Amino acid sequence: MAPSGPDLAHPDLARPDLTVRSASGGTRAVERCRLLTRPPFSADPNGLTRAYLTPAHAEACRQIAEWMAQAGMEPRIDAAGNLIGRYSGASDRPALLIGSHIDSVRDAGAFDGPLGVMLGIECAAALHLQGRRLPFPIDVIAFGDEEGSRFPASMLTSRAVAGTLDPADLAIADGDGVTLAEALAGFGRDAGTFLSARYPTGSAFAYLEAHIEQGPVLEAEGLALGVVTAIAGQRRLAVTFTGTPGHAGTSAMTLRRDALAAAAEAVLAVERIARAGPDDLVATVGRLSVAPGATNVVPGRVDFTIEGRAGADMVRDRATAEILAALDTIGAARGIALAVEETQVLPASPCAPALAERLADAVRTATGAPARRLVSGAGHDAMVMAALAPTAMLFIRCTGGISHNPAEDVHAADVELALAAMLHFIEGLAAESEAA
Ligand code: HGY
Ligand code: MN
Ligand code: MN
Repeated sequence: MAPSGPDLAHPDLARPDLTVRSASGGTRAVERCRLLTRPPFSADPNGLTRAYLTPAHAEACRQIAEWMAQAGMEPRIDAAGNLIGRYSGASDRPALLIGSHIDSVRDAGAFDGPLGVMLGIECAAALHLQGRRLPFPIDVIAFGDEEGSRFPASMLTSRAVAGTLDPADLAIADGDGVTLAEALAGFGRDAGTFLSARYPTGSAFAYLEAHIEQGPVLEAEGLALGVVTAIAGQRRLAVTFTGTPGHAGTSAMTLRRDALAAAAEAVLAVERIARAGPDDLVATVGRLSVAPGATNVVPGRVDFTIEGRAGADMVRDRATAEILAALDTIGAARGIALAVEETQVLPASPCAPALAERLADAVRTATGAPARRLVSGAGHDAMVMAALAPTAMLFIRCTGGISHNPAEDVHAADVELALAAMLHFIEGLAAESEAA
């Protein structure tokens, strides 16, 4: 990709007009999310994979920036590779931030992340259509990295905006050995200025994120929208078992130091410990690699990840301690070396009660139904942005609760209700600001 990164000033006019001409904002938001699942906005011609600082990410920034400009916003790419569209206000008071992420997991669904960005743009578009300027600016932020699908760290770019990153956090490389600094250079950004993406303290008065629930509760209860009360905390571990590779035909079973057998026992221990805890405690082994990986060789080394989550940090930490003890016991019993590195700790993050109450009112006004409150088991940029400003999260029903899966889907009618609720929420904040 051109070293200049996404050129937002000179949109690629040769590209077919990708503006989706939907009558209403919610439907247009859904159609735009679907549009962004295909090349050049995905690295995969057969599905959606869009990792941070890749050509697909740059193309998505270009396209979304065009949609932002059509909504009366001024788009820019910050030092961390986030796309930020400002809908300026009648004054330069602290801004309302509306955001979510535009990176994806591998073979992802269309709505996890982008729907929150598209809805933020639709809020600005609705105000723009009325020629309205609020007492405060609105910044819609399309975070470049939330999933951590490229580098061994997630929510890198919301942490940059929130100012919670250390320079040491930037010394990372992806699975191909490309460093963050090299990837940023390819995106037209300098790793040396990455931390300047930080919003100054007090520059934002609230952060709102709309996101699919990624779970079954709203659909099971026949509700279109929900209000998030808290986001579960996470801890992520990188684990290595090192045994002795050996000939599969001549290594006696009693003498083996089989790293994969140890890892298999560990995976079941993780499941057992999580199942024994409270309902909101979950733990997952999501990635595992075996070396040397030959049919006729006893595995000598296994690397795998463990991540644990719970609504309360104490529950998460107790389960993590039990898992670590189990790993030690398994390694000692099998004579296999164990190495564990903690790669991520994200504290549980409560949403701001006053904003949640305001959002619940907006949901009731928009839907005429009760505002269901729920804890989010999935992580979101909102849990990081809470360090910068009070946060509110709006959940949107998703079909079958399916997510991180191409089958991820929403009802356009629910997204219309989400847009209406967000506009009610914003109008309430504006009225309060004007009255102050
Ligand atoms: O992993 C998560 O909870 C989020 O989808 N990044
Ligand atoms: Mn996700
Ligand atoms: Mn997400």
